[in-house]
Amino acid sequence: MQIPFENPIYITRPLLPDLENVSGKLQDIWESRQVTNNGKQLQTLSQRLEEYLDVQHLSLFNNGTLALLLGLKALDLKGEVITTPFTFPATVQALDWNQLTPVFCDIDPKTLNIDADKIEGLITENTTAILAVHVFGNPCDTEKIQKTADKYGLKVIYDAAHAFGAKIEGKPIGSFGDMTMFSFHATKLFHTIEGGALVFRDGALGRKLDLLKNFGILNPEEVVLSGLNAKMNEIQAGIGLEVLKGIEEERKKRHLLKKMYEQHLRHIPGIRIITNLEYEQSSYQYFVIEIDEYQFGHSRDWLQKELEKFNVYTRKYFYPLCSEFDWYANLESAKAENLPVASTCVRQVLSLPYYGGLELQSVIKICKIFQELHADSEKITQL
Ligand code: T4K
Repeated sequence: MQIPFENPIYITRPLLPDLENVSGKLQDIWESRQVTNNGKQLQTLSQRLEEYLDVQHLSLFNNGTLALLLGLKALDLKGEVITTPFTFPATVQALDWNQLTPVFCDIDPKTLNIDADKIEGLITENTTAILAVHVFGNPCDTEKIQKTADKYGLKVIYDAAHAFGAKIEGKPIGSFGDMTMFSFHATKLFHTIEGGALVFRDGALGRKLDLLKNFGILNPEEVVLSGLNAKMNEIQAGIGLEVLKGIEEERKKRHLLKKMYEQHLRHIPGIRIITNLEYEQSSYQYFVIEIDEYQFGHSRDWLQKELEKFNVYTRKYFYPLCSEFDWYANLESAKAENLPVASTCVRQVLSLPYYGGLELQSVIKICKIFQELHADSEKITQL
């Protein structure tokens, strides 16, 4: 019988660079006296990330939500945007703040991404774009999505908040669609504490994005559009440069943890591992499973509560579905009967603790707890 962990095991812990290096970085910034507004750290990070992500045009923001919100604004979209209900609230809130109406499309039961086969049926004369999410870092069916978009002249935007560094058959994840957003929040593999970026196909958008994230100020005497303050500051960028140095090591550790989870969970009935798609390069952002209540013997919610008794804190990303938000109650596409797959998956998905600092032994112990909880359910069935 497993005993609880002495200290809480969270779903993630930020990758923190060496404090001495951070102090050195802060010293540089202090000496420069340029602490925000397009300083040296920001320019260097921008360049490094273009190289790392293998993209041509990248713009940094103070968080992923504002990056997406202003990215949609820069594309000058109107009307309806087809999107997924199975995502973090930020995805659809970026639409709301642009007065765009989300049209919810059901998801693919295997990847939990938008079901590319169901998009076409939702297109109306008001549709202007598809906003898809690479959920948990697993790439969408970019080929099919692009084909549909091209047929109807729609823009394609990807929320790649979870997909930093992922590749599809060798192609960088940021190279698909018209625009891709990355989140650099502390809970992400690569982070700047808070932060985000947009990468985009049309280089001309760069100028517009620069204006949008800086109050629309063209020069000290001209304000040419209604923008916001969404700039990344020098401390965020400087820390990002230090975090970037540790990314490959972190990926290796997460790879081992992933293998360990897979090895020990694979044979437990009722558990399906979502983070199991074989790509050239995974983002290693989350380790996610789906629990079939009948085969496993217990529901996802029961399991989550039991794990807490062992000091293990999982997350029900993404619960509830965005289509269930009160303010979408009048949308036809938000009705549960139109989203059968998403409505089922949202009750089954659980993100498990996953970060480089997690001990392999802790993963083995978590898996043993799973085995014991499943075995208990079998005993109950036999009684
Ligand atoms: N699109 C998608 C698909 C997204 O998932 C997100 C964000 C966005 C867009 C928006 O991007 P940003 O605007 O955030 O850049 C977290 C993150 O705040 C959020 O960035 C992320 N997705 C989401 C999936 O997760 P919470 O509310 O679950 O975070 P929180 O504070 O409960 O943290 C989770 C665990 O991580 C804690 O239990 C402990 C650990 N933790 C967290 C922080 C912040 C630490 O150990 N240290 C820390 O500093 O949202």
